[in-house]
Amino acid sequence: MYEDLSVERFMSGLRKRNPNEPEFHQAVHEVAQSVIPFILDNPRYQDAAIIQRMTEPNRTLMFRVVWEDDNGNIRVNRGYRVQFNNAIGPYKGGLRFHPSVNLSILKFLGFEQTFKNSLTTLPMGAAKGGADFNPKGKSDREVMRFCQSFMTALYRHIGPNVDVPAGDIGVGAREISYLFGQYKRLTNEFSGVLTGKALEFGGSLIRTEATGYGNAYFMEEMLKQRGDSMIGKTCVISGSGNVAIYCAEKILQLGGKVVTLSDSSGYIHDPDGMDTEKLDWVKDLKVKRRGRISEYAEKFGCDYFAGKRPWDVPCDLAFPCATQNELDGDDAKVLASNGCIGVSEGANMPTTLEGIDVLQKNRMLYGPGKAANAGGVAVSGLEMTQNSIRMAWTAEELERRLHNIMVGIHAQCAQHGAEDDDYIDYVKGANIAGFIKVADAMLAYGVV
Ligand code: NDP
Ligand code: 2IT
Repeated sequence: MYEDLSVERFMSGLRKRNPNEPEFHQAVHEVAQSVIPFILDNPRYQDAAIIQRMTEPNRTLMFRVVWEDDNGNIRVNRGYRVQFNNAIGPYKGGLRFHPSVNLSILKFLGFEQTFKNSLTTLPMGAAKGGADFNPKGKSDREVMRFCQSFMTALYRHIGPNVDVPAGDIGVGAREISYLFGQYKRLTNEFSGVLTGKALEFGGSLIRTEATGYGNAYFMEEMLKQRGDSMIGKTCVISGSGNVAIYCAEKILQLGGKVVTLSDSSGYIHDPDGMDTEKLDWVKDLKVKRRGRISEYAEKFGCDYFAGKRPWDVPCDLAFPCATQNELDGDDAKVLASNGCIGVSEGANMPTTLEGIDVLQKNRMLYGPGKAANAGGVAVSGLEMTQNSIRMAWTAEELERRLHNIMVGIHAQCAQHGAEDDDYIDYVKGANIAGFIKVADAMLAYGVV
C-alpha cells in the first residue's frame, strides 16, 4: 500500500489532511526529508505505516476557557492539549500561553517533542498544549483565574502516568504553581502531574536553568567535535526569557562572550559583553518586573534596535532562543558572511527550512532545537523520577545528569548524521535517532 512512499507524495497527502497548518507542515517536512530515505532502507517501518501513524496525534483536545478579568468582564479563550504520541512513556511537553497559539503551532511543537523526548533516553511520550491567552499586562489575580479555569477543563485528561505538562512561552513558575494548586484542589491528589514546579512542592533544582544550560552544552559538544571550544567566542542570542537568560549564563561560564538579547520589540547590543551582574539584573527585569529588554540599553548605556532581530551583529556563534521562524534564509546568509561558525537552537524551530539549507550548505555547525534544547524536558523527566521516588537530588547531581544527557544526545546525532566529508548533519542525526526508539516501540505493540 505504501510502496511508492516519497517525501513529495507523503507531504502532499499530509497537507491535504491538515489544511491551513503551515508550521505543522514545516516541522513534518524537515523530519520527512531525513526519515523517509531511512524508512525506504528499512521496509519494516514502511509496512507498519509508522510515519503515517507518527504524524497523526493520538488525541487532540480543544476547550473553552472562561474567566473574569479585574474589571468584571467575562473573557473567553481557547485551550488545547495535543497528545501526540505515548509509545515510550506518558505524554510529556509544555504549555504555551501566547496570543499567536493555534492548532498548527501546537501540532508542530507536539510532533517535534516526540523526537526530542526520545533523544533524552528518558521514558517520555510527547504532547503540547496551551491557549491563545496573553499574559502580558495581566495582573497576578487575572493570571490565577485564567490558570484555574484552564486546569478545570484539562485536569481529567492528565495525570502523572498519563500526561505531564510543563512550561513554555508565557508559562513559568507562577503559572505552573496556579495550575498545580487547582489540579490538587480538583483531584484531592498530590502528585507529579506537572513539571517545573516550585521547590517547595516537588520541583527540581536546575529545571529553571536546564534548557538554556543544555543548549550551551550542546554547542560546546559541536565545537569539541571540531577541536574547538566556547572560549573567547562572541555569541549572539535572541530572546530574553527563561531559555535565553540561562543560555547566556552557561555561555559565560564556558568562556564565551554574550553581546545581544532581544524581545518581541527589538534587541540590545552590548559590545563589551555581559557579566553575571548584568544577567542578574536581566533576571530581575524579566522575571520579577516583567519589563522590556530596551531598559537594558538605558541602564547599561548601549544601543537598542527597535523592531529588529540580532542576526546582523557580527558573531562566532548564534543562539536563537525566542520563537519559531525567527531566522530565515537571508538571516542565515548574513550570519555566514559575517564569519559565524555555528547555530544552536534554544527555541523550537526558530530557523526556517531555507535558513537550515543555507547554514548546512555553508558547512556551519547547526544544532536543531529538538536536540539542542532537549535539556529542559530532560530535567523535567528527572523531576518526574524524583517525584516517583519521593526524593530530591542536589544541584550538582542534576547538572551532572543534564550534562551527560546533552553529551549523549550529541553522540546519537553524530552517529546517525555523519556525512562523507566529516560534516555532521545534526538534523538527520536527531531525526533518525529520535525516530528509531519510538518506531521500534510502535512496531512491538502491533496495530494500535
Ligand atoms: P519565555 O516566555 O520565558 O520567553 C520568550 C522570549 O521570546 C521573550 O523574550 C519573548 O519576548 C520572546 N518572544 C516570544 N514570542 C516572540 C515573537 N513572536 N517574536 C519575537 N520574540 C518573541 O519563553 P521560553 O524562554 O521558555 O521559550 C523560548 C523558546 O524556547 C520557545 O521557542 C520555546 O518553545 C522554547 N523552549 C522552551 C523550553 C523551556 O523549558 N522553557 C524548553 C525547550 C524549548 P516578549 O517578552 O516580547 O514576548
Ligand atoms: O519545548 C519543550 O521541550 C518544553 N517547553 C519543555 C517541556 C517539558 O515538559 O519540560
